[in-house]
Amino acid sequence: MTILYSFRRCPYAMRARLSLVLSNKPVQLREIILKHKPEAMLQASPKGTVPVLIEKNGHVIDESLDIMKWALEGSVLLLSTTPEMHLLIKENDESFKKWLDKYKYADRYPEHSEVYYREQGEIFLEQLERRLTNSNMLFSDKYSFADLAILPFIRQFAFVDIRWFNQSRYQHVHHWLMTFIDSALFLSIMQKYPTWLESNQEISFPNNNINVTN
Ligand SMILES: N[C@@H](CCC(=O)N[C@@H](CS)C(=O)NCC(=O)O)C(=O)O
Repeated sequence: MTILYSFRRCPYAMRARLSLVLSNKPVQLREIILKHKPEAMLQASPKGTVPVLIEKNGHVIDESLDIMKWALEGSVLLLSTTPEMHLLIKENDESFKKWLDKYKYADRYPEHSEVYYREQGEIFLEQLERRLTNSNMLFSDKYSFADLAILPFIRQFAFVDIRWFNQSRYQHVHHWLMTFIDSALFLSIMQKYPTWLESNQEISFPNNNINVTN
């Protein structure tokens, strides 16, 4: 059985789980704690980040976007991915994520204020807002590979100060995020699982009791 090392609140692991649910590819989910990474995971992927997927044949995939591609292989969602989507995801992963971390942990980066870090992140939000003025999702009215890859990070950004976000001028981003958070798809990836303790307790994911329509 394919194994997925995951951490519930990690946005990279979330995008991997989203694509696994949509492709309905079953894996054994191993929920970890970042401070105590299992030896078996580190042996498979010494860089020590989640998500990590290990195929039945032992092949290891330890980059979230590669796990998405693996899960969605052959699907319309992957086939309709464009270079523009990849550029937007790259901006999310490289530039926006950096500001998100500083905004979230502003006390650890005292050289600037929390508001300063938020404003740097807003440059990306503005770009998304412009896109979402034209369509319900980033590239059309349906979820694209880019929506799935980016939404978990916008969720983190929003919840640093949800009161600010709720009254911010990014109303289309707000609606896009809230629709996602309220969806069965999101619910299905945010179930709580006990930590995997290198015992033989195995958890199947996705949990088919939840009906995902999108
Ligand atoms: N480029 C990696 C990044 C994954 C990543 O940084 N995950 C974080 C958790 S959200 C992590 O595992 N950090 C290691 C740690 O905190 O020890 C990917 O896309 O999979």
